[in-house]
Amino acid sequence: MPTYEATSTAPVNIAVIKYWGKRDTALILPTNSSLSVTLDQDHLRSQTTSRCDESFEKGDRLWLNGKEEAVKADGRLGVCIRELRKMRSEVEQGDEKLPKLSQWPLRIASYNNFPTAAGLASSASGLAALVASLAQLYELPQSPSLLSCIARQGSGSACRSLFGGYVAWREGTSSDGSDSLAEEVASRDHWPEMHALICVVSDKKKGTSSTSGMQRTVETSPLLQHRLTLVPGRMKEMESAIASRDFDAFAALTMADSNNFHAVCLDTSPPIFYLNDVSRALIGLVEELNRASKEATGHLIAGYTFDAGPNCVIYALEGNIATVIRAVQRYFPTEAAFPDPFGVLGGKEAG
Ligand code: 2P0
Repeated sequence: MPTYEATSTAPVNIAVIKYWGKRDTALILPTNSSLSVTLDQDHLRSQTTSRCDESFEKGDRLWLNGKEEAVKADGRLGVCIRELRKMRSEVEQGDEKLPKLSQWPLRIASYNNFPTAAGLASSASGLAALVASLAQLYELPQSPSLLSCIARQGSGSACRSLFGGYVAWREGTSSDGSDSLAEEVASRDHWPEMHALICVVSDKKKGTSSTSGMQRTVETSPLLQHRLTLVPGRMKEMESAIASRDFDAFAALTMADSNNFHAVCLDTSPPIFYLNDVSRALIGLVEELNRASKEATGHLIAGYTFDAGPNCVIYALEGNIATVIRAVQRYFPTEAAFPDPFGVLGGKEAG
């Protein structure tokens, strides 16, 4: 008997134009398009192995970092599995000789190669790796963009992690969500000098989950309506900044959109505070580095962005990243937790 098993990985993505708000909470359809940069696989990624077998006891089971999680049929995971099974079943109907994998129970194991305690979003890479691994197991013919429609129903931001490089999630206009999908706007190789420095400000679990926080924003924030008029223009500007490798425009838009997103959080009732004093001090540092750089060279050196938590991601180009790391290390000294590829930290490596 052959073994039916497949392993896939998916990296973390960090949005530079943020997704915040759903127009349909069941299908996970967003109130605006978003754009992200997918990080390299070798640093932060999820890996998922899926196996199906006729002899397994009935019911699907899943382990996350070695701990079993319930798979509820109508939960987000259950919906992703159901949709992928449906696609497999269509393939089986077209070819009598194929094994009926769609009818067999599944066993799924998923791991993150970064500490879950690092306070970094793992739902995007986790759900994307799950969808990729089941698509591989079931030998599905669907394109990554069509599969991203399934990952989206697991967690909105997960649809962007099915691609490397620079990725747009188009909000779409249809009510069934068939055109709310992700697509690559540029490959990693298009702008390989881009680096992301992740500054872990806190490894505690966030107080307000993204899912509940964004709905509270949709229901209560008048400022969100203004944000929704800004984003379409920003998407276009960001895509052209990436196309022309214009770091000044990329960094300025990234910082503006992060600040606008956190302003909208503050405008929510009751207000949502994701940034803390250290986050704000990091904003101050990058703003000061940029002011000095602008004076000396006429260009920006870095762009910060914050998701639904206090941790900071700083984008900078290869030629400047060492300067940025040194500055962060000088004002926020800490022992390096990850490898130091630029050899600028001078501290002990624990990675
Ligand atoms: C983003 N975030 O674009 C934004 C910026 C957080 C801040 O996508 O409810 O975990 O599962 O669709 O995808 C976090 O939201 O929320 C997120 P659900 P998700 O990356």
